[in-house]
Formats: sequence, C-alpha cells, structure tokens
Amino acid sequence: MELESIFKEAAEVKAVDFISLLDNVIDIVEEGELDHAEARNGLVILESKGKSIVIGDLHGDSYTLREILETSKFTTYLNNDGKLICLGDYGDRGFDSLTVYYTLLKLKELNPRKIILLIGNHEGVFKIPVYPHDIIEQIYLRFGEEYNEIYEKLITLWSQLPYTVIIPEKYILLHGGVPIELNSIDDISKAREKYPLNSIFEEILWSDPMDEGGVYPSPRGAGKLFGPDITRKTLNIVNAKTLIRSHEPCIEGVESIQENLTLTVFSCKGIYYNKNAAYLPIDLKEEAKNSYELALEAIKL
Ligand SMILES: [Mn+2]
Repeated sequence: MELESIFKEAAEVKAVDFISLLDNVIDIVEEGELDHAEARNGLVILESKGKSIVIGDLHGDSYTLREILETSKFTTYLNNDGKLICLGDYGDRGFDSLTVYYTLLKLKELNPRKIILLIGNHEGVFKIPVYPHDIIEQIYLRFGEEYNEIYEKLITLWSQLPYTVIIPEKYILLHGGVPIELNSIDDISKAREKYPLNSIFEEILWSDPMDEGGVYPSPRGAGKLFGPDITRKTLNIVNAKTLIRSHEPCIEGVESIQENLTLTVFSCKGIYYNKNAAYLPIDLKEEAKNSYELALEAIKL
C-alpha cells in the first residue's frame, strides 16, 4: 500500500474504521510477534539484523512523519530484515495527532512483525498527569460523540505497547531514561506489572539524562534526572553500549550527551522551536556505535 493512500485515508477515515483499525492493532500488539525478536512482557530483545529506522517524539506532527516515511526508504529496510522503531509520544501538543496515529497503526497492521511502537509518557496509562493531554479534544473535534470509545481503545492499546528494546551487545532503546535501581534485565521485563510498587517503569518513560553524575529529582514531577554513572551501570547490566532515547527536544533534532553514552532523537518540529527534527537510520548488523558516531549518521529534516 502506498503512503499517499494511507495519508489520504487518514484525512477521511470514519470513526467506525478508526475503531476497527485500533481493534486489529490491539490484537497484533497483544500477540507481540515480531521477526527476529523475543518479547518478554514490555521488553523486546531484538537480534542484530537489518538496517532499521528509529523515530523519536512525534507529538502530532504528521508533516514531519510523512517526510520521514517518504524519504527514509523504510519499506526497503523492512523488506530486508529491518525494523521501524518509534520511541513514543505520538499524540498531544501538535495539531494532527490522529493522522500520526492512523498512519503508524496502519503501517503496524500492514507490517505487524516489523514495526515496534514503544510507549512514551504521553501514552497516558499513569496516575501521573501529562500536560497538555489534548488528544481527547482532538478525537472529539474529529469524531464527535464516538470520541469516548476511541479514547478507551487507545488506552487499551497504550497499556499493551512495549516500553524497551534491547539489542544485545549494542543498544538499549526507550522513551525517557534508564532506571536508577536496576539489578537485572528481568527487572525491566517485570517493570510494568510492578508499577507503582517500584519506579522502574515510571523512570523508563519519564526520566532525563544529565551530564553531571548522580541522581536528582526531575522538574517534570515524575522520573529522575540521572548522570552518566547511572547510564554506564545500566548499560553494563543489560549488556549494551549506547542508550538511544527521545523525550526531550534538541535544537538539531539529535544530540549526543553523557560522554557519548546517550543519544537523544527528537522527530517533531514547530512546537518546541527546535531548528531540526531528526531520525536515525541504524544498521544493527554493524558493530555498536557510541552516541557521537550515531549522531553523525542521523538525518536532520
Ligand atoms: Mn516524552
């Protein structure tokens, strides 16, 4: 199916068809079957195969999503063992959250074993409020009275999306940051069921890295600020070299921080005054790169 027809459908879709797409994708995500991957609850362990594309926060920016999809050759990658990995925060803030959702859900329906949609903190299954959470208004303006059924189904979807990808010996990918108190990979796979008994799930979705060492409370009111010492400890535990995350705008759309242990990728424009959005093509077959080397390969839009 051509991208152009997906975007055309997104603009015209009726509530009943949006709901049936959501139902299909909820079933697909619940089964959790992916090529060359093992899913353990919300943790995906991915084999080192294929060129893949990593997309950061979209926040309703359907223009940039379309530009990424049209220019990245992602379908060629998908046909050669690659994946499309999105790091969460699909809706809210931007003006076109529903087109972003429709497009990604349709791609997931068409390529169920090749697309990984991670949950971000805006995929609100927390007791912690996100602001603004305007996707409900966007659904209401678009679909009227059926907004509630659609929103309920989105919540069901969010509650089942995976939250971490690990490519052994190479990378860990997640929305916000690494957990402070982590003893094993198992702690990650059990994080959602343990929430809120411990804060691992919350920190994966809400935390932000800083260049100074240590741990500080986050101004976001959830998650933590964590230093490169915490990142290095976690990378050792999960047997990875580099953290790839999203969650914070950066002026170039991509930024290497924390002694080149951590890469931020941010894929929307317009609302945060960042000059560029970016996405990351990444060849998982190649030897692991640090975040400085990855940043050089990111594509800025
Ligand atoms: Mn976020």
